[in-house]
Amino acid sequence: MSNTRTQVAIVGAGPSGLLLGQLLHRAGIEAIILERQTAEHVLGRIRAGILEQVCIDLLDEAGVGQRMHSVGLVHGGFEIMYGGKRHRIDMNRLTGGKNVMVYGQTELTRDLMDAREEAGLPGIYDVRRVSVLDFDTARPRVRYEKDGEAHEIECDFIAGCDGFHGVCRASVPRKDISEFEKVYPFGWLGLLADTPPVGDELIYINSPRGFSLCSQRSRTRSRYYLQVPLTNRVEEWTDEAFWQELRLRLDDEGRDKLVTGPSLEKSIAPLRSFVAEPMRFGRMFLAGDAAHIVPPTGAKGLNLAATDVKYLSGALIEFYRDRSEAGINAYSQRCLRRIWKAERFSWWFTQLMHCFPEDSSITRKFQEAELDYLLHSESGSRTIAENYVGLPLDFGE
Ligand code: RFL
Ligand code: PHB
Repeated sequence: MSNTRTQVAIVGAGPSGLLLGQLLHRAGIEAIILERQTAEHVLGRIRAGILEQVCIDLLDEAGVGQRMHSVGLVHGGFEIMYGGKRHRIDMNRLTGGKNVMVYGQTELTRDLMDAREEAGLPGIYDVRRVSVLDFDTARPRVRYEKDGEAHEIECDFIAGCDGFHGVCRASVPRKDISEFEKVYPFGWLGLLADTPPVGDELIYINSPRGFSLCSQRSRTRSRYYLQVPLTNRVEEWTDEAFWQELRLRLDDEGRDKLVTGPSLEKSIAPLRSFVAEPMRFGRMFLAGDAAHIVPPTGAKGLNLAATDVKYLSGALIEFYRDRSEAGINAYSQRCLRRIWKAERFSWWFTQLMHCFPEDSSITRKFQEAELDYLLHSESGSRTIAENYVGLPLDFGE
């Protein structure tokens, strides 16, 4: 077995792990990043597409914001459609000038990977049998196998950035962790295509045939989603069937403008609300999807991961620079306060926009009345806008 020492061992090279590694590197703190998949596999996953201002600022702070600012699209509003009619949420006006950025998770991940390569600190990919040990002591360790050889890293801290199915949260004794979960009775079928988006802005559609979302990655690349039953398999959906169903959920203007084409990627994601409490276990921290999952309706998953990393990097920098444990001790509580508000918004927006299999006709009427109220009330629309652009970091302080 080969042995190495580092300050922070990071498990997982998704956006959370890579961003944490980059922020620590800029503060002169050593980290090793371990990833179960290959780099190509990580870059092949099509996930989030919307960044909040807090996330944009953090990427700038990490020194990786250049490409995002040059090719990302700034959006000051989005549309909500129900009863066949569209209503615009003017986020910019309703929030006093805030916007979001359309920039895909794949691009952001690539920027972070490139920055690590440039610093001569590439992550260790394609590792097997990762285990986290002794995190309740001052000398935690991480073991893994690479190309059939066993390795051990001795470190000061472990950052569990290994997503929902990772090993870090699963290694915590059950008595020390509480989990809260809701699984939704449908999934999102996503399709990526090199076709111009159907609208300038995103369109969230409440249709009696099920929810649909028209999103985008650039002016020439669209991302669309359809609510589908959990029993559907992606192989059952031809591109033609997808486009046909999307047309049925759109309005006349959308049907006219929709440009179809071959899919670059198609996948089904289940929808879940999940939070693990706390997010610190001695010298191991959880960040991002390892600790919480939101249904994608509010576009919050990646943005929440970024704020966890902001708090965690700040706490670790404070520890090494000032010998202070204040940030570390406050980490879990600070994150969870923000997480629960984003969880609530994502759950609420999901139940407002989707068809639930058990819905009675009266529930559908309540949904329509709520939308009618929110979209014609200044304060109702502002509530949606201020949650969508992301609450300020010091909200409620
Ligand atoms: P990630 O991106 O899941 O990265 C975790 C990484 O850890 C690796 N890993 C391990 N590595 C070493 N050892 C182990 N034992 C390991 N176990 C796992 C994994 O291979 C992976 O590379 O979590 P992170 O970094 O916290 O980032 C969070 C975001 O990825 C996530 O919140 C969003 O993508 C959520 N999400 C979406 N969010 C949105 O805002 N909008 C979306 O449209 C959207 N679509 C999605 C999504 C998440 C999905 N998942 C997780 C299934 C679509 C999907 C399919
Ligand atoms: C996406 O572009 O993938 C996307 C955008 C907004 C969402 C969810 C997904 O709410």
